[in-house]
Amino acid sequence: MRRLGPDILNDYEGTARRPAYDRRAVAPGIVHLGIGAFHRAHQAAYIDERLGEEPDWAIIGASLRRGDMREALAPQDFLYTLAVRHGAETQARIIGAIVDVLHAPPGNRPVIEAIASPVTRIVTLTVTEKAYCRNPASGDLDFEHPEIKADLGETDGAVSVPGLLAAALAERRRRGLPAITLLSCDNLPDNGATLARVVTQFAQERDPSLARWIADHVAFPSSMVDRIVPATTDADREALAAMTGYHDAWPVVTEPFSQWVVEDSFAAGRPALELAGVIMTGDVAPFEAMKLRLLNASHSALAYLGVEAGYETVAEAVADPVLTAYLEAMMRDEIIPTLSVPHVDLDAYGRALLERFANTALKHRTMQIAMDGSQKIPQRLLGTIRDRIAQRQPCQRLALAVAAWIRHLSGSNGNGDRYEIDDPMARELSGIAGRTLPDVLAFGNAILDLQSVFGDLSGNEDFRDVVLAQLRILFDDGAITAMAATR
Ligand code: CS2
Repeated sequence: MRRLGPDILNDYEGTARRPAYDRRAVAPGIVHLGIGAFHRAHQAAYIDERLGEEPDWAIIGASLRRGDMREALAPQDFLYTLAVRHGAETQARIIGAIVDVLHAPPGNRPVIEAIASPVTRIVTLTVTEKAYCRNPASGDLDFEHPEIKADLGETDGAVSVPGLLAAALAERRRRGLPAITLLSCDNLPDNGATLARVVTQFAQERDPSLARWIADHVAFPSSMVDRIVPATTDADREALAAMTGYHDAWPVVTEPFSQWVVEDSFAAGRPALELAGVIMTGDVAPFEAMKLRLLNASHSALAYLGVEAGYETVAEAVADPVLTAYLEAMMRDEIIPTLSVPHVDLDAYGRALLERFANTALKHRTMQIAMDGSQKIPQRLLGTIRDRIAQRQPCQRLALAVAAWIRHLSGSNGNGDRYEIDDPMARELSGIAGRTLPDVLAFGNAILDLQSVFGDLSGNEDFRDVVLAQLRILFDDGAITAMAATR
């Protein structure tokens, strides 16, 4: 079987859609940090739509951690297949928007060079929550983070994302290059300001004049991104090869739904993303709150409760009517009352989410969503809980979701299956479990004491009581009983 590559584009007659532009005519204008499946199913697909009209916005991707993406895509000249799946239907499209993938740890020099190139006008990021190296509760750069310490200990340290960006921006300043835009596409509230904060705090520590240069020369728009993109499996690779007639070492599988809402404040131009279906706006915050509090909160809740109940995938979990009723009630009664998004019917948005979760063609593993909880829980659940408590309104279902995360940290589920905790705080979290369990109350209290996750809520007795009550039920009676009992 032929391998996907430029020659296939010339004479391919199979079912996958080819790029509608001459790929030899495109040139890079964007550097993307964190070139995983999500970026390739989302931002790269939007850019791909624009390259016919605007060929100088192609993407140079960078993997800071792993070399496997470069290895898979380089022999294909960075072409890959995007497969959109719903039920039994699959539509495949070849994406040509990525023209290189860099991987050069530990110094990441080629990535710094790419960002400090005069042709680069935008840097986009999908590096996940933990790569911002921030204290999840306060949002400030964590100066105790080992990578931040290492980067600050060297003149040009660039292991961490804030360190790398500061080094690249210092290089742009040295070269006298014009302004640039850093566009965060991670699931964080106010992600533009969040990125600005960690990069500027890093720069301030290294060289205050760099921090001032950044304030004058770098735009940090916020953006809300949404598309469910499970990790690609070997079964996906095989099914797509059979369908398209060529071998792609790393295709991406996703759902039909896709949304990108971007704050329209760029420092050095941008592609006409609105012509590719992107919502350009002055204020992303309401969309971001809607997505984090409804989609991502439900995802985390169903991941922890789903793992606890023994469900392997999201679609399996939402096929359980008890779990779906719990999610529906949590959205309707506890989350939607805290939100206000102009021109959006939030009840319809919530219903659509459950349909998206029920897509059986996506094997989205509950364990995949369960990872990095310490970095996700604050913006997905705790902000809503704060609002509910301030309004003296009940938040039992949200509290059950938090309790389910804590239960998860015990390292085994209700069936006795054991698993590793995948989280940047794993050592501390598992240490607490080891020290306190089987004393459930001591365990719950010790986790709730973690200020870096819970912030002010650590000291809130009402919050503690409701979470500990749910935790007790989870340990005694399991996830299904706990969900059925919430009111
Ligand atoms: C998920 C997200 O893994 C997770 O934590 O909640 O990746 C989710 O699939 C996306 O945000 C959907 O847009």
